[in-house]
Amino acid sequence: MVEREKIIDGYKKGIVALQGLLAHGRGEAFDYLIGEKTQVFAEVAIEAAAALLLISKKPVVSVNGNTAALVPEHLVALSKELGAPLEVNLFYRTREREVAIYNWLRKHGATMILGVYDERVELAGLESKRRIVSKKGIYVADTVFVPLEDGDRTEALRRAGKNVITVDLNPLSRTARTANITIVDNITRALPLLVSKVSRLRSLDSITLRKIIENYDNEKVLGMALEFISKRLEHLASKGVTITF
Ligand code: PTJ
Repeated sequence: MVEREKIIDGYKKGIVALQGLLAHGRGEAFDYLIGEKTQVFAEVAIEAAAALLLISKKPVVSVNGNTAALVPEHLVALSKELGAPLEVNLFYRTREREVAIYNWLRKHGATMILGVYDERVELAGLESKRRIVSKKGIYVADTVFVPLEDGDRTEALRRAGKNVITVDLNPLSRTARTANITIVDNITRALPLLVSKVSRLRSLDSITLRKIIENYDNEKVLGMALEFISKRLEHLASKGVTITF
């Protein structure tokens, strides 16, 4: 099933929020600008993300409607590879969607799912419903993997002293600019690559993993993504497409 159909199917199943359809459209536009391929700036970020997840003591994989609809099997694979829980954490939270996503993840083999039936607490400094997090999950996590995230919560997670890894096709978004590591790529390509990277880096010692993280520069990586996009626009313009700003 192609991505758009997965999102629409997810909406019909009560997994994706109506606003998730808009978010997907925004993502498609940026995906076109990065050539619909995993570029080197994403590969570098994926390696750093794998290293950070491996040295973290309590990593958590946050799941929203769009990621659940697009890549359920890879979310489950990442959770198993890391021995880390999935946590259902929704921006447009309703009990029906939480339960639908929980059942959907179970159907795809998930065994550790927080945020639906366990105890929840509030994360300080947040207005949205995403402030409600699992007491055993995001609340105590040292690193949170939050693909397709909104800027407010990324900032709140950083303020709470957590490492934030995101996947966002828009290198200009507040989330992209606030996270410690931003993978500018489509979640459908990035997640399987991240799972296999975690599996390959697992044999490295913690000193080597820390070196990978120390050498990583998120600002530089976002700059590479923006440069790629502007070159692509120049290329398109040179082929006769008129672009006005
Ligand atoms: O399921 P919920 O209630 O938690 O809501 C989820 C959405 C995604 C609707 C909500 O978090 C939201 O509105 O997010 P934003 O603020 O639209 O941000 C989503 C970001 O993800 C945007 O910058 C999009 O460009 C980007 N994006 C969309 N689709 C993809 C993507 N990035 C990577 N891969 C995609 N497939």
